[in-house]
Amino acid sequence: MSDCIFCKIVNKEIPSAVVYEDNEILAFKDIYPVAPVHILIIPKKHLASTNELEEEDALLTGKMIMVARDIARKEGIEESGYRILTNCGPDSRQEVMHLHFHLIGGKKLGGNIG
Ligand code: D5M
Repeated sequence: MSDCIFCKIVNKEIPSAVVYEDNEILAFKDIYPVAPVHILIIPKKHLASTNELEEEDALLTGKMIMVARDIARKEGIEESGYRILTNCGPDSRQEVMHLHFHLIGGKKLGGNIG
């Protein structure tokens, strides 16, 4: 998707602070962090949101969660805890229409996620 900001990050057309990369997943620091650890985990292929997931993407999304867990471990927040969340659609306030999982932690998070 030529006009997708996260596809541009995947293609290194715009810079990002990459913390993990393999052939199908990229993880980088969120530009507007809400906590000491705030990292976005994305598939390299363009999927707008969870609404576009197909059966064949089950392994990919499972790997994305494990990448998030591994980053949490590297960041030293495995025991203190963290949140993995994804926004989908207008009511969730999804801003970037390229599937991404937020990994958030490093502080006591707010109790209200709705
Ligand atoms: O969250 C989209 C997130 O994407 C939001 O937390 C800011 C982040 N963002 C937007 N542009 C960039 C760049 N260029 N680098 C890093 N992070 C970025 P959403 O779930 O869609 O509301």
